[in-house]
Amino acid sequence: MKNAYLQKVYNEVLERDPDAPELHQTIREFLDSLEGIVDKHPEWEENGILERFVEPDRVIIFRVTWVDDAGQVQVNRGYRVQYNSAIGPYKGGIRFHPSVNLSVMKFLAFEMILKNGLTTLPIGGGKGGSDFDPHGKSEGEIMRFCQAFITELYRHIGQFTDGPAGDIGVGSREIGYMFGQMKRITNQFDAATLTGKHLSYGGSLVRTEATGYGICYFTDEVLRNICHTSFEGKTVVITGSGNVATYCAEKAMQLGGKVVAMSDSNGYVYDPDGIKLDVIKDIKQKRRARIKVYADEVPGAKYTEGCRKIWDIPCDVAIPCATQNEVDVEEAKKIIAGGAVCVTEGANMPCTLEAVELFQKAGIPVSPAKAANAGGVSTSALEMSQNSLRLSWTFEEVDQRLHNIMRGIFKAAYDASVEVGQPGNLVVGANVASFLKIADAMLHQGIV
Ligand code: NDP
Ligand code: 2IT
Repeated sequence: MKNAYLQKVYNEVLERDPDAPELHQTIREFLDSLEGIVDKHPEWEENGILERFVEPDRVIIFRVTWVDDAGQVQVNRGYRVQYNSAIGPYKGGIRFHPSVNLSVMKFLAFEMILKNGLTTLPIGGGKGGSDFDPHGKSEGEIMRFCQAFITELYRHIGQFTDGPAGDIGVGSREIGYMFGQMKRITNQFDAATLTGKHLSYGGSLVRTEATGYGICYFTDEVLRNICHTSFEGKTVVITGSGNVATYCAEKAMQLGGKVVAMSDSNGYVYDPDGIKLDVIKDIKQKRRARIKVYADEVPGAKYTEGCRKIWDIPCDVAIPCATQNEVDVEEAKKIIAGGAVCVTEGANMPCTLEAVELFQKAGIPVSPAKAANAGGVSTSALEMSQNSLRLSWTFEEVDQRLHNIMRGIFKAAYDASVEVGQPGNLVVGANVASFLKIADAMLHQGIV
């Protein structure tokens, strides 16, 4: 890093958390984005703004004890990282996946601060989860785990403190079990604390679709304003087949794109005629089965074991929607060779720093996750608004608000990229636009 203050802050992060590669990656990208403006803001160093910004307010780590179907006692580790509340209560999802550790939790929570800063809604940054693996667990085991998890976490959250939602391995089923247990413990119907609830007890229309739809609304802005084209007739490859990937595929198709491949953690399916989304939904949502089944049931489709080769398939629009660092230099080279016109990060930090650099050198616009996938958390905040108002808006009303928010985020990131002299660099633009707002809020609130 050229700037001494940025380098000092980064060195402090490396010293304090030496074994946190994902955290280093997100903070590195963020600090690099400030190179062009940090000199214009001496008040940041005077007030220790960056030193405070990179260190979480608090981290909660707890034991989760539950009993499996065989009567065996099982122990997992639970986390909640409450990173920054300058512009609102901590807000961010809960992830259940065996790869969850403190570095992953911190990187996800850090991303949430800047993502939430872009939404224009009053939400700070946090994230939680557990190394619990939901694969192969029975319905009863999932329920008992969720109850055990929230029995510890409930005392640390609340609509004015911290509001969890879903992420990998956590959807409306798990949120429901957590909500029920929290209500039992507190004797309060505190609807606005957990978002992603089922519609029957305070969930918002469009929340299920919101992250994926928002990704396409954002990509549509990039295609129109930067690439001077549209989704119409574009070949799209999407990784994952969970909540984000499924509704991203749905909206991409509605906008005229042709989605030819999707994946899960075992492998991918290629359907040259275009993926049949009703089949994917049936396999992944209803049957909770593997994506491999798609190729058994749809003539002409082909299944390949292993995820990474999916990028051998040429596409115009590449949207990784599974997990962090799934696209590294190898995959990036294939995406470029396949003729992609733009890359959108659907998952959180799916591209390595080196992959993003390659795309940018090739002149391919990259939409960073914190901007492109902010539709999910935005709609979570709209769910909180409806809960506070004790009413619910129609699908059209929420979708319209979501669309406007995504357009606004594109404009904010694009305008900031122009202001720092890197027009079209949405990675830098998103970081700058969000941080200017959060730093301002921190300055107004004094040294705390
Ligand atoms: P889901 O659990 O619904 O789906 C995850 C999908 O990704 C599944 O198809 C899963 O495969 C696959 N996957 C998970 N881990 C890996 C891995 N290590 N390698 C390959 N494939 C993997 O999660 P979401 O769709 O909710 O989340 C996907 C991404 O989007 C995450 O990065 C999440 O943080 C991000 N995100 C989610 C939001 C939300 O509202 N849910 C909002 C914004 C971002 P399998 O079925 O085999 O497990
Ligand atoms: O990464 C994310 O933005 C989420 N998991 C959604 C968070 C939320 O509070 O809706």
